[in-house]
Amino acid sequence: MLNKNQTLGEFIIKNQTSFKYSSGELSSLINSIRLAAKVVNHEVNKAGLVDIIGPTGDKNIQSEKQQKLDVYANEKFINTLVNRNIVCGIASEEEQAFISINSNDKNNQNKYVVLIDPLDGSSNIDVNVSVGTIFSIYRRKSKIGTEVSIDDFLQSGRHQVAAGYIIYGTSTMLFYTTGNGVNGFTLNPAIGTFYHSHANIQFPKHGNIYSINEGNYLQFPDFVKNYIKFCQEEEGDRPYTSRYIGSLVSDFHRNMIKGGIFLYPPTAKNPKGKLRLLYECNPIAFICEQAGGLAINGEKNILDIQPKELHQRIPFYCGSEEMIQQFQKFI
Ligand code: P6P
Repeated sequence: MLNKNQTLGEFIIKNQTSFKYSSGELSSLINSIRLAAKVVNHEVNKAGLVDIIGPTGDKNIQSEKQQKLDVYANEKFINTLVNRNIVCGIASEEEQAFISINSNDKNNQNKYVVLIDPLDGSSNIDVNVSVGTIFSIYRRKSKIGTEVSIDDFLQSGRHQVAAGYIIYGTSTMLFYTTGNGVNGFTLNPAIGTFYHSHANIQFPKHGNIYSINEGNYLQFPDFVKNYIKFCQEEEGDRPYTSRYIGSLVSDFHRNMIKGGIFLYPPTAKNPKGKLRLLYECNPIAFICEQAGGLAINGEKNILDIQPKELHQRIPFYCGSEEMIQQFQKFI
């Protein structure tokens, strides 16, 4: 039920009883992400004014040119989560290894780990195109009071207890799920409060948008080339419209609202796909499914993939249920 006067904080409290795990911690975890999102939003919005955009010259562990806002956002989310002493471990696109947060302290009863892409689509920052933060939350598998291990992070997407994204666009929005549907909140920057703007989002079962970087066309597997041709044929509700921003959160968000399909197939440069399973595909797939869409890697549902390593990349196809089902006929 949409109540546009309800803040994110009120929504979290009102709904924490429906969360099957210890609700208090998850609530403060979502609240700390909300705080970090506001801080990062402030910097992203003024990036054009101060010298905080533009590459640091460093390269992140993906050997991608690191934008200063990447580094800033990574620090903000990590510091906020550490300072509030809510989680026992963090994995980030910007960090080579996962971070243990005094997880072997017998007094540390924290049972959640967070995986995050602090600023996805950062190559768009210096051209003023929307970027986003993506987060994924699991309960630790290892015993409380022991050191977190890689296995706490290498859980299949089906085990996520919550996932969400923040999109820093014409307005800043936070969308998340704890397994009971997807809700969206829009920031009122004048007072720094997120208000409930989208209740129980439903991914349209069909759409006429396909999102893919056609610059890689010659490198795509034949089934993807054939599907693109299908989208472009004059028949029924086709040709579809091609829309590609090059920022996963923005492309996914548009498709979830309007209906559509997003495709990032294997390419010569990224033979296993470009997008990362743990902190991009799994959280987006959880949200996608909770909204009635589908997310696959070409062989199986994204959420059923057993991760093998922290920064693992996979092919990623997600969107409207009927469009994914149609696409699967080409595989
Ligand atoms: P390409 C941004 O760098 C990102 O990780 C995703 O946000 C986006 O969907 C994809 O890469 C864009 O990749 O190769 O089309 O520029």
